[in-house]
Amino acid sequence: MESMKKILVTGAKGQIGSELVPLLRKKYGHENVIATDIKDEEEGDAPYEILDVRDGKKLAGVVDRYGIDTIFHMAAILSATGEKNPQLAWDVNVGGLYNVLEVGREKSLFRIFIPSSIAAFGPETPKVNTPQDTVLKPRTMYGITKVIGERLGEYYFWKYNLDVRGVRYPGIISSKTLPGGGTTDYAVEIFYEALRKKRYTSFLKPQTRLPMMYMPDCLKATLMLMEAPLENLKHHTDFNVAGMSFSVEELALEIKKRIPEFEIDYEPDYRQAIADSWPESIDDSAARQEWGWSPDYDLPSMVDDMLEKLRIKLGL
Ligand code: VAH
Repeated sequence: MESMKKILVTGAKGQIGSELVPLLRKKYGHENVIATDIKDEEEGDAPYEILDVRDGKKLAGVVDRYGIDTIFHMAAILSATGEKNPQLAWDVNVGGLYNVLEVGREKSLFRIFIPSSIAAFGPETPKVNTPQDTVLKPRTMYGITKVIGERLGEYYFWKYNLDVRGVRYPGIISSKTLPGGGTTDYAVEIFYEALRKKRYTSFLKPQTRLPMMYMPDCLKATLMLMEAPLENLKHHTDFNVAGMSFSVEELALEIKKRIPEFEIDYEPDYRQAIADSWPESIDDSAARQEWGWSPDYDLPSMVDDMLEKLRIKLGL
């Protein structure tokens, strides 16, 4: 197989999956992208299957039924929910990962995308301009499952010649689907609250600076990597990618410039410790050199686009 012809997306109803599926369908054909999720929400006439990635047999059956050659494995329990239920995070993130890789091996699939995250880094990792190859000692179960994903994906690449790829997503900001259970979710919630109530209470401290990316850049990076020639790649499952970095107060100020009556206050919770263990900014030179990565959005342009899209979505 020389290209993606029949694509399966897990976690298709999630924050990234819900925008990745329409993009893939536009590019590869409506009938050639099978969306799956645990939610029983029909997709009109588009191919959709209810699938819990912990069910390896069901996964293999869907792959056989549709003649899948490529998997975008987007199903995951994110950092905050993962700290509330580490065993569930392990079951879904590692159990699901293993099932996807095993199906890829057994059926010699063309290519598999398994997202990692900046959560793979920990407090011992250099915080500023975090290198591509560095210390990975995450303090969250979510981060541990991401490191396992990177390492196991690399193992399947070298041991079984399975073309597994992944990027370390920063916090993703988008307007279509609310994220669920992430530490960076504040950067999405704040826009809804600013428009609806002109105020927001942040669960992170004002100076908490994190690497972030706007959804169009997230989708661009995902497809660029998956369409890159294999011979150009020195890394496979763990590419650093950066969009922008900002603190909570910097984002709030940018919103206040556009909504002058907007006010923010701060009530840090358990997610502060998670954010404190992550980097502030990322060195993505490997992605730039190996597959031509570069982001399109910065903080001002992202804020403008988010407010414009949410005003339409919320009828404001
Ligand atoms: C989370 N949005 O907050 C995810 C992401 C880097 C953060 O992995 O858990």
